[in-house]
Amino acid sequence: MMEVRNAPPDIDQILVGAIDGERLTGDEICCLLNLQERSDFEKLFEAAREIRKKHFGDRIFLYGFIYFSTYCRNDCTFCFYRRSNKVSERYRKTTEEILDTAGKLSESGVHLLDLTMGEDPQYFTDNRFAGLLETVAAVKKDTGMPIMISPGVIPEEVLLAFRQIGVEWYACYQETHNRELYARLRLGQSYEERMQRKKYAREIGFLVEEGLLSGVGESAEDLLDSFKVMAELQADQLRVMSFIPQKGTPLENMETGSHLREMLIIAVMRLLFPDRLIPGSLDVDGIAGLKERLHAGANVVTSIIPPQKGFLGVSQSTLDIDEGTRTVAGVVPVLEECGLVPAGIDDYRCWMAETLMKRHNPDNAPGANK
Ligand code: SAM
Ligand code: MD0
Ligand code: SF4
Repeated sequence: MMEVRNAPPDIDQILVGAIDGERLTGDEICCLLNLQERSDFEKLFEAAREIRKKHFGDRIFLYGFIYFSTYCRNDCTFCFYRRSNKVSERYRKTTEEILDTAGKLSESGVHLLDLTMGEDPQYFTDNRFAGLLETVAAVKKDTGMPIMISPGVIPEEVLLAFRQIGVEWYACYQETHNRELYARLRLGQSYEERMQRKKYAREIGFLVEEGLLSGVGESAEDLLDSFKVMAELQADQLRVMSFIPQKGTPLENMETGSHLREMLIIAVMRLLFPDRLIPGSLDVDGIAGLKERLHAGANVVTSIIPPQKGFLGVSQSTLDIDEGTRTVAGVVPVLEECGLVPAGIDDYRCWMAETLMKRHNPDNAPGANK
């Protein structure tokens, strides 16, 4: 009997289809994730940039990052700030310090402030979130800026209270949607509860960010599953960051492979979720790594941190911060080299408003190709 085999997918054809708004099949997505030739990567990145241009023109959004508490009750194996790491720096910033930094960041021209913490036991014990809510409300009042919170899995009623004081975004990254891999990364944390909190956040009117780690042993099939979950969740912002091994943690000596994989994933996400926000983070390769992330189709620069203030990053806790290049002034020349410009704050507010409006029209669901 003759063996019947499907011809391997043709990459030019896949990319033309994606640009035309056709939905990619699982085989096509895996084919893109497994590309090996530099010339093929370039074709993929070019298609991703074309799709970005169609939806966002040459405008890029910029996010300020405020890691206000590095205490954490969790023990994620990939994270420098896991509770059992003796070598990580711990601090909890005061309201004044947070307000000062929030003010500096907004004056510098960012479009959003991302307020991030470890799951700091001080807030979680006896549900003492009231003080934090006041601080965040003060940031909102002082700066008038769009705000994202990245507090981990907080109780539903606290999340609702953040929404009620006008916080627009909830960021919470699953890292992977392979449950076995999740269990090795987020030790002792419920997969379901973490996913459920994002669904709840969306229901109460938050914009939601989901995120992946790359270089932690995930397969192309795992990524395919993640894209499905991200589409079901209808996440508004989707990120991937290469895993950076951290001193003093169980994965300190893990071989992680090239960060090029992150660029491939960024580009594939751009094809699958053409009108969503996809960050290129300065928290992985610093300012030197920004160009390649923009080149792959990212449209948000995240982890902008003011120098000399004693605030840290997450996976690159100090890289480029006190040098002052992890700033709007450091980012703009890189945008220019790529033929891009910072968006206006009104562009950002419009994007948020339109995205929330589209939710009521299923034809416009995120990931629905147009
Ligand atoms: N504690 C909250 C949480 O975990 O949801 C908020 C912190 S959030 C900014 C931490 C995120 O940074 C993780 O979800 C992970 O995606 C990323 N991250 C942490 N350590 C990392 C590392 N070593 N390499 C790359 N990304 C890392
Ligand atoms: C970043 N270091 O943007 C930040 C952080 C949390 N919402 C974001 C991982 O890369
Ligand atoms: Fe804590 Fe977040 Fe780090 Fe996990 S990733 S240890 S929850 S700060």
